[in-house]
Amino acid sequence: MPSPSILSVAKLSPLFASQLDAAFSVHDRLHQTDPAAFAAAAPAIRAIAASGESKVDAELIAQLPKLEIISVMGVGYDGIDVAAAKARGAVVTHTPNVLNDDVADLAIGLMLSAARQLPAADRYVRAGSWSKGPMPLARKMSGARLGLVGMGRIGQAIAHRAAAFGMSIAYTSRSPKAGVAFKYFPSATALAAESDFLVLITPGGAGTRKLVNAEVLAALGSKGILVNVARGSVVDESALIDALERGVIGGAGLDVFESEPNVPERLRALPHVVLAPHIGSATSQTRQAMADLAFGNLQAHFAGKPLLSPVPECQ
Ligand code: 8YV
Repeated sequence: MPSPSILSVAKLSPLFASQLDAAFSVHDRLHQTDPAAFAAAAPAIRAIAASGESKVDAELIAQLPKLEIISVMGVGYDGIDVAAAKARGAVVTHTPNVLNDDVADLAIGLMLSAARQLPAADRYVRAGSWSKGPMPLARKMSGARLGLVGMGRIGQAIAHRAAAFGMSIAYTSRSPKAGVAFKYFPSATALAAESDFLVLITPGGAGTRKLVNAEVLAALGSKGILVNVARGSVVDESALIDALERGVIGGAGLDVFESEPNVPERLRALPHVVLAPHIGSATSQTRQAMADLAFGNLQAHFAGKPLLSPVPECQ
């Protein structure tokens, strides 16, 4: 039997791509590079392989009459039109849980980096400024108030770590989470008003677009620190830049941006902002586990076995 045809819609991690190449006939981003060849190949394509940032819209799905499965190597799948996939009879899978530790670790790292100004401290020493005097005082993280926007698996992993820093923890989400004892706030603004650190770890997509706007930032206040390890779309980026420039908030630690990999010059110019290039899950251990799970879902599907991790809408 010929190996199933699949379309990869992004430059995939080599850890995932190498497994795909060995098992499938892979058309790597053919829809972008060669539309005529894609039109010829499309009727036979049975699967899509994607990353967490990939866009798979209804228009692409409509061109794939034999599509059965979209496997996302990432927990976030806000770029996938799940309704259109389901309407076509295709399932969508993702890679939850295996990246919880890494994303939570990075959230804590960005909180500490922004509060204690670690990148600035590093620059200070390298520039030889230490001999001229000490750095300005930073702010303490231990014992401060943490507000989490989102209390899913990763939110809970961040809370667990923050508890070890003696932080008081509260959260907001669409509704209070069963089994979660932390204080619940019905809105991001109400939560921000009671937080020193506001950490975003909620899914992207239409439901959370620009959830963190000028009003939320004003509520966080001039000593508050915003950390985003969710999606750039959750924040109104121009309102954030404005708030940072005018001192409406105290600082930020950002791993995600509105239009990656483009980070606005005004944001890059701000010394009290810590920036990272979307590295929440970027360790070799975790990326291997994600690749194995994303590949395992495709293998299970084509072997007629139960999927390992379908998205909630496909369970
Ligand atoms: C990765 C992510 O950047 O899991 C997600 O939703 O955003 C990240 O882990 C990426 O999807 C890896 O392929």
